[in-house]
Amino acid sequence: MLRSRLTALVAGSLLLFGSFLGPAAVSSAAGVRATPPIVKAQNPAKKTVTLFIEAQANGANSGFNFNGLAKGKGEVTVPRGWEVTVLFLNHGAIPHSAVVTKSATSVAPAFPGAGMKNATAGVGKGKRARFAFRASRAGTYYIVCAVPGHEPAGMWLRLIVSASAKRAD
Ligand SMILES: [Cu+2]
Repeated sequence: MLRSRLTALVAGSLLLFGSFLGPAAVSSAAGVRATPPIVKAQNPAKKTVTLFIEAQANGANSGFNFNGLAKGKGEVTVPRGWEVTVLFLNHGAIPHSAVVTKSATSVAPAFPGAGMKNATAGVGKGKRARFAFRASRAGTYYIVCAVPGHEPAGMWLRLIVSASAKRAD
């Protein structure tokens, strides 16, 4: 009993020590970083918004997340009629993608242009993508990863297109 406690203490100390060894040790030990905001920029006068979607931004939901959020826990609102530009970056070791859909069980774009090309295949680690669409109809939509299995694993957020909002949020 005492021996296992001592072992745990020693292991804990080694982990603490390990975290001071450098960036590589930190990222391999934790694999977690702060959730970045999704709304990157907006211009209400021009009715434009830029979203920054970061796939597998940290270890939340086993990495099946956008900006650290999954299973609809993240929500973005954009005013109806705005031009939405989505910048995408995959931090994960496996391919990911992003598509705006009408449901959390679909991978079909809800608006013309509302998804990455080859979204089912996704893009690999460190790869970026970009797409743009006009949020022409109000309603509840979903930002999903279209790589098979990822959406069922919870890799989706909500996108609200609002008839009353004056700003993206
Ligand atoms: Cu994915």
